[in-house]
Amino acid sequence: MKPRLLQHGRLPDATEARLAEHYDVHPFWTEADPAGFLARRGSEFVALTTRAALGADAALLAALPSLRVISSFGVGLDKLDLDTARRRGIAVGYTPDVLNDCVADTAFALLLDVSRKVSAADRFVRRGEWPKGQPFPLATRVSGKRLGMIGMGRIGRVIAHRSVGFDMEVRYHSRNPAEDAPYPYEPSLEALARWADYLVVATAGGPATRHLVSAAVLDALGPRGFLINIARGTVVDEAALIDALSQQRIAGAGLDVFEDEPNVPEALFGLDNVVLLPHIASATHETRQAMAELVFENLQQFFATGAVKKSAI
Ligand code: 8YV
Repeated sequence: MKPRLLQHGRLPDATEARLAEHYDVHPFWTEADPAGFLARRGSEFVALTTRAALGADAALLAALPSLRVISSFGVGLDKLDLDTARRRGIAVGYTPDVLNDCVADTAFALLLDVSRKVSAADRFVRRGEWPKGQPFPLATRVSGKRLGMIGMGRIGRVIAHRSVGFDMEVRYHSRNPAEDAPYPYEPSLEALARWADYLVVATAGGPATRHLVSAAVLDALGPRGFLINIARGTVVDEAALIDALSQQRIAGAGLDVFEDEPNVPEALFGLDNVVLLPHIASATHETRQAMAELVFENLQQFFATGAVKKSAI
């Protein structure tokens, strides 16, 4: 008998086909009354797949009393109730490492774009303004500048490494100094922001980092500093960021993530000093395929050995 699997959120087509070969899959998103469905059938499921953006909260886990394994598509754990999983002995697999390169590339894409005004210049050309004679405004040089990293985990390290090609100086802030990181540790986030030309958020989301980037941190970054966020929208006080951008108290921002996705505050739409992406840092064919592969392998390994390949707990 195939293990009964609840699929929370879509996965790439090839992965869904492969899962269906090995598991008795139920597509949760097709249920019009999810709570009613779980009340009737929740106890059937021993496995759950989910996505970082959806997670699995306390209510969902409580409705799945036979659950033995969760396999999540993504590296972020902020929407997964890990305490409950730990307490109930539920294995949790996720997809670290395989997305580091693409997320770091996106951080640099945003950094270069907002600094050199790439998207704004593209809009200028499309509006037909180039032939009108008014030159496009000068931008800000990237090479040789100071990169302040918030977080020096797997992704933060790859972003810092990318900066070598731009002759940048790197310092970082995190809760504790990271072992083996070859960059100076800055215990005060405000001091890091004062020092940095670019402040890049690459830390985990969740309550511990909520609004870490406050109005005070943005003011420390100052009118010549740029904020880049490829982590979680919750790490930044979004209202304070909108104020700082509209009043040009910081130079600009490049954002892949927001506090209430997919809703981006309309106040940002009219600003030329911000680049807005729809949470696509890991969204390449290659990386999404590697993530999907790991979602499948985590499950396969759990049912073969009792342990997932990449465990989040
Ligand atoms: C996910 C992400 O692909 O990995 C994460 O934590 O934020 C993205 O890479 C996306 O959120 C999937 O739901």
